[in-house]
Amino acid sequence: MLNKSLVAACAITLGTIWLTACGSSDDSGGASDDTITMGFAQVGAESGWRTANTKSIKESAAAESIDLKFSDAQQKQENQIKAIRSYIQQKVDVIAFSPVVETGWDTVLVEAKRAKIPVILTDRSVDSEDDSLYETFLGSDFVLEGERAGQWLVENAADADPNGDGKINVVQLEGTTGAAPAIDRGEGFASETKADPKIEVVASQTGDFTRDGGKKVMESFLKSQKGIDVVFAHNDDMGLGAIEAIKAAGQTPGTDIKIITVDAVKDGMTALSKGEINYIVECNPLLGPQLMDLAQKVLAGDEVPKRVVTEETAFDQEAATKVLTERQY
Ligand code: GYE
Repeated sequence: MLNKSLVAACAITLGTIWLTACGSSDDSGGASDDTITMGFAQVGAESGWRTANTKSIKESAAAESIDLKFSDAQQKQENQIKAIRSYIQQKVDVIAFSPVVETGWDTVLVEAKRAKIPVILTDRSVDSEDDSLYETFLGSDFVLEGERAGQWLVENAADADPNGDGKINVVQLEGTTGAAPAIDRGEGFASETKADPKIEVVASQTGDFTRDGGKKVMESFLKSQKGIDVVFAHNDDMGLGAIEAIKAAGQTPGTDIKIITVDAVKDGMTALSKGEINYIVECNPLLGPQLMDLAQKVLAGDEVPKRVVTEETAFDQEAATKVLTERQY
């Protein structure tokens, strides 16, 4: 294990040779080698995006010879808090996590700060007044993602009204309640679509970012709502679940009901290429390399930006078909 303040001091005085020079005098109480130990508290395994994200983190840690302690919280905040506490006890060098919901983190983050263990937020952010509780936040701009989805609908609104009644009835499949991507994507979508009075979100409910959740909520919407024109699903998996429900109800997804999703994982892109989804806003799960780089910099005492935003795009059917074969995840 590396002692952060020792490393920082050594980095300043000895420049690039600090690792070998200072490694042997480590008195942090952990293993006396130069290996960085990272405790990572993952959200769960709820979606294709999450699977790709976990793989990226594990592979990048291995590539950088970072000793990764990994836990899966099964989408429960209390499990993530337990995992973080255990990483503090184990005196890891750095803690990284993707907070399942936005609020309720201050107590455990103060504990990490007192133990002088730096924390990096990845993928999702926390809603806290005190931004000294974490070093940096690496992830997407979820509001922008929601706006992109809304923009597409505004620009393609005529097409999105298959029953031609002049109204665009949208049902929304929300992500996990209280999660940053669910809140922000919903907000971004609403702010773009309010420009067009024909567009109305007639029902909105959480499907917890899972395929099964999306399917069940869509089944109930199809029973309770007349004339659904559009589904906006906060991720591909819920959109894929909605496709199953729409087919089971005897309608054609992508034609009778337009579908907009977020993520652009392979299964989503395949459905888009087939015309069963109409538009996907990309959200990049391959955060591993940047996360390891940030962790190394933080531990070396280098300045890192407080916010690192991932670059993303969006796909229609033609664009999806072009990139499908080389899509990695
Ligand atoms: O969009 C969804 C996953 O936090 C960006 O979580 C992530 C979201 C992603 O379950 O598929």
